[in-house]
Amino acid sequence: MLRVLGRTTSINVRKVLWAAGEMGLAYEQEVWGNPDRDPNVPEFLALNPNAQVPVLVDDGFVLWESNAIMRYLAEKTGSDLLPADRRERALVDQWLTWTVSELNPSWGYAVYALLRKRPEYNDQGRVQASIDAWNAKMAIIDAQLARPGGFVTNGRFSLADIAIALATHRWLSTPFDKPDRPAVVEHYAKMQSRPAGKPYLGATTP
Ligand SMILES: N[C@@H](CCC(=O)N[C@@H](CS)C(=O)NCC(=O)O)C(=O)O
Repeated sequence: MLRVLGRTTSINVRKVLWAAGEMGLAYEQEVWGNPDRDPNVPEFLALNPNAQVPVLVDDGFVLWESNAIMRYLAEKTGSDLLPADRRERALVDQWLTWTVSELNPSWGYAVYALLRKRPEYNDQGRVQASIDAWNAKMAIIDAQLARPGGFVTNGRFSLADIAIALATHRWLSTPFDKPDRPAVVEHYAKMQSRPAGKPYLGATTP
């Protein structure tokens, strides 16, 4: 039986749980991650020295990094959420990589200040700079989703849609005035209508 270590409230754990659901995979979930269960203990650090969730354990094989885990599960099941065609697959990879390297860094300060409400994140100039950078990335997503097909890439649902929808969820959940992004909102509603995705697009703690 697959083991998924991580709390469901985590955006990165949600990626894995949603993907596993789409693939019809059975798994056992162990709740790790603050505030539920501190991963800074030897037992967990032996699996992931970053003390972060999610971690996947598959018959003794240990894997961390949410996007790598999603890809592994798609490979394991032969799921077309990671397309077989080389170019289609490269485009899914492109968007998954972009979320980590370009999108996620933009939201950091704003999320700590406005969603997690950490008092030390009180530099209003930095909050606004983070919001501006984040909105600029969401404009890129909006333009992509406005293209024919209505999915992140290849005109059909893939792992990239899971990552982007969860990023949209975070954007919508963080309280600040947002510009209209109609294609983002339409895509989000479409993702909420997927039985495997719906449970992960509701209330979350960061
Ligand atoms: N790049 C990693 C990031 C993992 C990450 O940031 N996990 C957060 C939760 S979203 C975490 O473990 N935080 C510490 C905790 O929950 O105790 C991935 O995509 O898996």
